[in-house]
Amino acid sequence: MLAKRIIPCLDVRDGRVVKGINFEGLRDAGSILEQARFYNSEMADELVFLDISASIESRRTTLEEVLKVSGEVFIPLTVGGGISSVERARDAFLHGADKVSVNTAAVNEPELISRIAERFGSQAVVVAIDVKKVNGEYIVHTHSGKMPTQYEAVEWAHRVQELGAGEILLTSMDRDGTQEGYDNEILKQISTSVHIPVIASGGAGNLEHLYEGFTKGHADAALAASIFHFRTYSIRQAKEYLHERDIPVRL
Ligand code: 0VR
Repeated sequence: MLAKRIIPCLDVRDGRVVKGINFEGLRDAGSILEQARFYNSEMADELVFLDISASIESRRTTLEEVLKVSGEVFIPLTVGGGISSVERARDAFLHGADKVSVNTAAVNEPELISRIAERFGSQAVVVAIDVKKVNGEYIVHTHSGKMPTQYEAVEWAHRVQELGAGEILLTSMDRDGTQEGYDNEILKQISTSVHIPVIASGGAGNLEHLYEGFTKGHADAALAASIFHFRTYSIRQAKEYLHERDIPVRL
């Protein structure tokens, strides 16, 4: 069985790591470079940079940070936030990204997924799906969680797979930053119905939550921000905990 991946996520804005709850109340969570160096030394399997601002200037700053980081951090980097064209994706790759994550632009123009996959390979395309439970249904949201779409989450997951996505980053907006655990209900529905890897995101609060993301949610990877940025747990502690419970991880 493929090793399960532990992925810290740097939500970045204006050159700093930030962290909120339910996508709100963003507070400073350190320097991008320092956090990236730390996670690289800590045996994280991958790193996600998510530029959550709207501004062009912030995106330029983030790419400059990615370039700095990619010069000294050698775990796969995924860059998301404002990737709205093949050119923007190419820009991210030229600055050192190994994968790009698309969300809003993919909903607005689904063929963008195929174009980036055709140009750079499906393995370089992560489609971020931000979901919120609305009247009992998991609805896909865009624009940093502000805009509901016409898509139900499982339907959209199937669609992005058909369009050539290499993996899905599934974030529960209801759980983001709450430390109440992943939303394993939607995670399982999607993980067991697509054949591409699914990364659990949103809500990890302790090591058992990571374990449940793999066992109840059937995720291929666990992304977390709060518990790692504020040093509640180390990556090594997370991996040892999972290894002791027979979850295959790279130690
Ligand atoms: P934790 O729940 O702290 O582990 O957060 C994991 C994940 O939800 C966040 O790293 C990130 O994906 C949340 N996303 C966005 C956002 C946060 C604030 C504003 C916008 C967005 O657009 O994804």
